[in-house]
Amino acid sequence: MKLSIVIPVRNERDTVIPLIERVRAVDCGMTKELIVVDGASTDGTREALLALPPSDDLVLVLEDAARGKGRAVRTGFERAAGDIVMVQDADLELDPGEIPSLLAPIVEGRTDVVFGSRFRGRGRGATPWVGYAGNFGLTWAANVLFLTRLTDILTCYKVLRTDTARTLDLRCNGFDLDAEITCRLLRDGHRIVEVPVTYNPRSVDEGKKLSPSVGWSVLRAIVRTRFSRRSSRTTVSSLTRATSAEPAASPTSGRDD
Ligand SMILES: Nc1nc2c(ncn2[C@@H]2O[C@H](COP(=O)(O)OP(=O)(O)OP(=O)(O)O)[C@@H](O)[C@H]2O)c(=O)[nH]1
Ligand SMILES: [Mg+2]
Repeated sequence: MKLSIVIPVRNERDTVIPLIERVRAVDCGMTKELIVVDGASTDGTREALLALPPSDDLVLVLEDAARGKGRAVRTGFERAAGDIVMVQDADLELDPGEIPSLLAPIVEGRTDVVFGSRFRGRGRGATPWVGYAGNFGLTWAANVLFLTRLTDILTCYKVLRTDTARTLDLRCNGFDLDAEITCRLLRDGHRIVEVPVTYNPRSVDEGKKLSPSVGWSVLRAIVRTRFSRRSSRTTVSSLTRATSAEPAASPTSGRDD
């Protein structure tokens, strides 16, 4: 089996190379490929990535504009050659050492989808109140609308079979993609297994790009997915359409439909 690890990155000069080293050091019992999608970084991140020695385990995708984390993740899903695909932010808020425990339920055949929950069984921890309350409220909304009991729909740690990812017909470009992935999985009847993970949140001063205003686009994505009909179009077709002449989209809420 092979694991594709999608790493969206924009202006993460201090953390992206250590993060790549830590991901490479993880023994997850299968071959890994790292798909790093750089959103036109201007702080030296891109130069640092280009200075890495060429390697079979590394795919570099260089975007010509910051199109949003969601757009970068969708590009990574599209490029994935592994049987399983996951997202790993480039900022070291989550520990790549926990990847094997995230993979276990899929490898053991118990599910197709695992989320690393920052809050299951752990409460708020070091997460600031605003972020915790926002995530709690948005997760609650998804739970009510989809009759489930998740604890962290916005976690970056989403691990799923690549063929499942390709059925989701994802459109969001910003941080709302996290909600869209979750809700489309729930809508399509997939069982999401949550595994607790350790979270070391960083502040805006330390480079965090997500802001409270993102909450509205996330809520819109939840409601829209709940009341939309299943589309027969595939992710591949929507991505192909988007790639042809896409203008730089809003990093927080742009969509391709
Ligand atoms: N390619 C690309 N990556 C981005 C863009 N915006 C953010 N990212 C990356 O997406 C990842 C997540 O961004 P953060 O600002 O840490 O937000 P977050 O970790 O999702 O926020 P929390 O869920 O609250 O932890 C980081 O690795 C960013 O560098 C973008 O426009 N393009
Ligand atoms: Mg982060």
